This record gives sequence, C-alpha cells and structure tokens, in this order.
Amino acid sequence: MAATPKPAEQRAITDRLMDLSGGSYTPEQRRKYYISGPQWAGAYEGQALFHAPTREPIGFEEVIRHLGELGIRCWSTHDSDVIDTDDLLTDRQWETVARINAALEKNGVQCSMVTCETFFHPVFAASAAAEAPEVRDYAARRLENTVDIGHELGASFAVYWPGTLGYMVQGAIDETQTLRWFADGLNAACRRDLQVAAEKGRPALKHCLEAKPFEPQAQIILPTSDAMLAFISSGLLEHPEMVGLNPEYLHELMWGGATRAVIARALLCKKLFHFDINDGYPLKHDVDLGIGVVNPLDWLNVLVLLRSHGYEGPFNLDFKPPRTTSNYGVWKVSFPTAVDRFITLWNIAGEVMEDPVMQEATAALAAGGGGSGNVDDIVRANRELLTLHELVAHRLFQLLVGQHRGRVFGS
Ligand code: GCO
Ligand code: MN
Ligand code: MN
Repeated sequence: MAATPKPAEQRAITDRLMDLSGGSYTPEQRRKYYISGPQWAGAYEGQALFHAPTREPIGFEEVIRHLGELGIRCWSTHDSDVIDTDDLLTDRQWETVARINAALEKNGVQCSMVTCETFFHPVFAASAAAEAPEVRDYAARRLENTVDIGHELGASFAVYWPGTLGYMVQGAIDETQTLRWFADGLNAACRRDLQVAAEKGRPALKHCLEAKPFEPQAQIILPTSDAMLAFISSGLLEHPEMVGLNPEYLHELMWGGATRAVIARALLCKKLFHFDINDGYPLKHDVDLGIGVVNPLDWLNVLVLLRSHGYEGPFNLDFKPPRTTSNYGVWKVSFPTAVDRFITLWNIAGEVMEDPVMQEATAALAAGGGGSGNVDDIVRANRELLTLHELVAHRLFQLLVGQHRGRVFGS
C-alpha cells in the first residue's frame, strides 16, 4: 500500500503523475486554437444547492494570468463575475474595466465574449423579462451596459443565457407576452451595439442565445437551441441578423438531443456563432464536466461535423472543475487537460476526414446501390451497402483509439 502522502507532498504527486501522463501541448500550440476560458469556470468554488464551496475565491487577475501561462488565448466573463452588482452602471465599473484591460494586456490574453448575468441576483427572481416594468427597464440597462463593457474590453461576442425565463409553477404569466418582453431586452442591446460600434469604429458584436432545457427553473420558455432559432425568426427581433446561437454541448444532451444534429441545424441556418464545450450525461442535470471525459466518441463526431463545415467561431470552455479538485489542481489539471483533450479530438477529427476507409465507405453509401425504381429492387440493390453504417461506427472507434496508426491491444 502507498504511504500516506502529507498535504505538503500532495502537489508533487499531481505534478509527477501529470508529467508521467505526458501528451501535453505547449502554450504556443494551444494558442493556435480559438479557445476561451470563462472567468466563472476558473473561479468556481465548487458550491451548489447541496454543496458548500471546496475552493478559495480567486479574482480575474489570477484567472487571466493562468490562462496566459497555459496558452488559452481568450477570456470570457459575466458582468457580475468581475464587477459587484452595486458598482455596475456606475463610474466605479470603469475602474475595474481598466484593471481588466491591463491584466489582459500583461498576460497576452484577449477578451472574446461578455455575458450579462440575468439569473443570480434577486432582482431577476421572476427573470429579466418579468411583469414589473421597472425590472425590465433595469434589465435593459444591464444588457446595454454589458455591450458597452464588451466594446471596451475588445470582445466580439455577447452571450445570453435566459435560465430564469421560465417558471416553477404555471399560470401567472402569459408566455407570449414574456417572449415579447424578452425580445425588447435583446432589441435594446442590439440598438446600443450598433450605436457604440459606429462611435468606436469597431464591428458590432455577435449576439448569441444559449439554451438549457431546465435548471434553475423547472420549465424554461426557450428550452432548446431549436426553440431559439424559431424565436430569432419570429419577427420579434429588430435585428435578427445580429442574433445567433451559443449552443452548449451538454445542454443538448440534457433534453436527450444529439448535439451533432443540433449543430447541423444551426449550421444550416447560419446561426452557429459560438460554442460552449464541456461534457456530461444525457437526461441529467448540468454537471458541466471537462470536454471528453464522458463522451469522447460523440465529441469526435461533433468536431468532424464542425471541421468539415469550416466552423471558425470560438470554443468556450464552459465546464466546472469538479469540487474534488483543489485550487492548484484547477490550473495544473482541469484547464490544461480540457484544452489538450479538445486539441487531440480536433486533430483526430482531421484524421477521420482524411481516412481512406471513411472516405470510401461514405462515398459508396452516397452513390447508392442503384436498382430499377421498383421498391423490392431498390431494397435488394442497397442491402449490402447499408452494412457500411456499422462499419463506419467501428472505424470511428478505431480512429479514436489510434488503431489506424497501427496501435494494437493484446492478442
Ligand atoms: C450553464 C450555462 C452558463 C452560461 C453562462 C453564460 O452551464 O448553466 O452554460 O454557464 O454559459 O451563464 O451566460
Ligand atoms: Mn452548462
Ligand atoms: Mn454555457
């Protein structure tokens, strides 16, 4: 049995086993990818309804410094992650924004995305599109202000996660009215964006809606990416061309969807602006694990689709380091390994696209087996060909574990 390591020796075990695991990318290699690390992921203390925090609080200076050291090119944040709600909409917020810009510059990190927190503070108990007009006015000011902050930080994207746009019990609100009010908020943000972008000579932000089917509300009015696509084209938005999606991998599994198919629908609508990457289990709550620790094969398939359609938007590491991980472990293990699994899967996706077995199988399927037009004849002509579906699934497994490179396992 291993000797009990003293607390002072435990980091050395993590360090040694990380070295022994090998396979890490260098910061320079990681910086080639458009990856962002959220403030709220790095600073997450492990708390939840049934969970006390397990980690110490850390601020944006520390998060940004670690991202820079690891080679994670971008940083993203909620307004209230870095500025107290009481300081938002006051001159005091600009002092913090200046400090953030200094930290970004010092560490060679860019701010890619800002998001307005409209779910945590008690003012949003009945959502940002609540019945009370003063709540909606306040929400609009916060949304406009987040646009201002985004431009000041050099961001290109704004994300909206309407997690409180829903209810625990039905009957008090008219959902059609709630959706109109929700659109009013987005319209205010887009109007402000066009004005600030013109004043600053910057491109307008890309405004991205992020769906999650439940949690924190039992029922969400826009629960899926598809619901959001319908909302974008509902006629309620003044600038639907400025608004697209930020799907989150796990949020689509949570309702039982195939994330790859969700991504395909967003791509067809030209609305895949931004992508939150993480992992977890179908039909469960939002565990936000690091990419690839649960569903590496599914992830490989998602990345093949994205690569083959030339997706160039950001990959936002919207995961939560498990509460069993220490503050040290967050930067030694959680972030670098999440990035490195992404890069590895991205590269395997490239190998899938070039694999001769995959190419020949998919080409043969697409050519079809012919047949005269008579139904029985068509079935007969295609019967052998359709076995290739399962062969492709096996080939993807082989590509995932490296058998295409001659790797063998036992005998
Ligand atoms: C979640 C959500 C959030 C959002 C974030 C951006 O997992 O519940 O993904 O993390 O991405 O709030 O607004
Ligand atoms: Mn999530
Ligand atoms: Mn997310």
